[in-house]
Amino acid sequence: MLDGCTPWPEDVARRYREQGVWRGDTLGTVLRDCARRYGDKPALVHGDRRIGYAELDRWADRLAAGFAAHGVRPGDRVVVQLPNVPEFVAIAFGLMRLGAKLVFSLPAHRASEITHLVELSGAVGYVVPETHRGFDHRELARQVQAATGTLDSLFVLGDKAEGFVSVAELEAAAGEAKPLPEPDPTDVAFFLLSGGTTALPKLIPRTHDDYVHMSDRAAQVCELTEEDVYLAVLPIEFNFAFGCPGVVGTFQTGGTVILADTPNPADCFPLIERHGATVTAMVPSIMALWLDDAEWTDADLSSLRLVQVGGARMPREFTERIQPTLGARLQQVFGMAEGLLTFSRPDDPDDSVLTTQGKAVSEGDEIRIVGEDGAELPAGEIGELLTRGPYTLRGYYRVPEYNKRAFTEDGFYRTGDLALLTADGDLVIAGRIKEMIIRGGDKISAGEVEDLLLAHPAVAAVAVIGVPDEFLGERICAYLVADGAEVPLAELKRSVHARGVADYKLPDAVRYLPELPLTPLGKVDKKALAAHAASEQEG
Ligand code: OOB
Repeated sequence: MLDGCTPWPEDVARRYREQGVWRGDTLGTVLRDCARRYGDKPALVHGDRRIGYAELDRWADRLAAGFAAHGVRPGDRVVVQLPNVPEFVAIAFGLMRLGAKLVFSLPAHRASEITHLVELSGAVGYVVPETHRGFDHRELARQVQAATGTLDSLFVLGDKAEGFVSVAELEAAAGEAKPLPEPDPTDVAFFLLSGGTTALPKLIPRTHDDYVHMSDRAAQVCELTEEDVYLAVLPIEFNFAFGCPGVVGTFQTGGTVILADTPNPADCFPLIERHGATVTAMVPSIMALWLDDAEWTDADLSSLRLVQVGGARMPREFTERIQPTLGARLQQVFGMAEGLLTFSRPDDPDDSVLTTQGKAVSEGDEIRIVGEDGAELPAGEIGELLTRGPYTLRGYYRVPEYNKRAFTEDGFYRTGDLALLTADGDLVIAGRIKEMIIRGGDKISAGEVEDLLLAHPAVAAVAVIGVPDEFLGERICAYLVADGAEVPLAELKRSVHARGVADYKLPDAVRYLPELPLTPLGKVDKKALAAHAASEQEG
């Protein structure tokens, strides 16, 4: 495995191989097999473009050879920052075929994040669009190249520009290259970014073996077949949309991926109707937009059979609206770029689909819920979620000191999430350890207070954070989006109190916002809220 990564212990790796959990396939061979099996069947659709499996396979080969001809070697790191376009998929598979390691960044990332990613990964290449949503990525690329020491090549999707190799030039250079050796399936295919609670992301090495297994299991749990049409709503460099089952899992079952430019219902509903999309995946904040529009749209959404929602907490009031409004089965998803994925199953009882995040997708996944002393807790009790398994990392890239804290001695990853297991073995996420508010010694889960506030009819959206307080240590500050008139703090307190909870959980302060700040992936940005609260305190 690439230097700076932590491999699975040899005996564990051998067991996964013997059990067939790790198949010894690379993502490149997965695409090759698909090309053989599905030929001209469309793998990808974007606007009026349709790219068949065999065509995508040849395209990835040309790009692999083109990158090699332009000096990218096996083991090199390349930062890729592209929107949901077919080139993204072809470039990703091309780089993986070459054995280069992609670093997936998001189109919304700017100089601070990209500089950090280049420095941490030692990337030699950076792939950008010319412009995206009015932002000039070439300028960003030049800036990052000047600020860092390793970026030998900048690649641009679009016209040739000074200092850049265009994707067309890459393809043209392909003819000169020699055949490439097959990468090692146990080695890193790409790096995902940690969502993390620290300021800048850490790099998560994902191997071919681990990712092929995870996306294959995700596709099986979703019962995907060749008939399925997966609508990629989220940016496809997000693990959820890339492999849970996302692009890779849909490919593995011979379905078709439709690439959406934005997650907005105005863009996505016509795509569902036009292509008969059957499956899609999104975070709760986007689902909220879809639910509002689905109530009055003329678009025919009847082809949808499964909607995956995950990435952030959802109260029952919210999950209950999904199936009746969209006419599709809800699948709750708990996932993380680090690995572990849990899904509710299509045939689970309604009550469990509405209130739990289901079970792990692989039989090799191990889950432990532990108390503060590290001892395992019985079903029903909330503790920290620890996990290890065939697709959960054993260490972040190049941060040995951090890794000592993030993993137990026997290789379990400390997720930082608070969760419980029901008597049936379903996982229920209760919040994040870091989002525990300690108010005068009482421990309060931000998520619980959010659910209590959301039950008030005048509250459309809510995020609760702890803010520093001289006497209490922290106090509870609720950021609300009003549904109609703004309700004063005293009434909110009465409403929470009336639900029969301890008084120390009542919000201490309330701030109304026109909307909650979101991260590029659509999760509530609590760091931005904390900064807002801090600036208010200073002011
Ligand atoms: C997904 O991945 P990340 O890496 O962006 O974020 C992971 C974190 C988890 O540790 C947890 O704190 C939170 O996001 N989370 C959830 C959740 N799913 C993820 N919190 C509550 N309920 C859920 N259902 O977000 C991700 C990756 C793959 C698939 C789906 C989501």
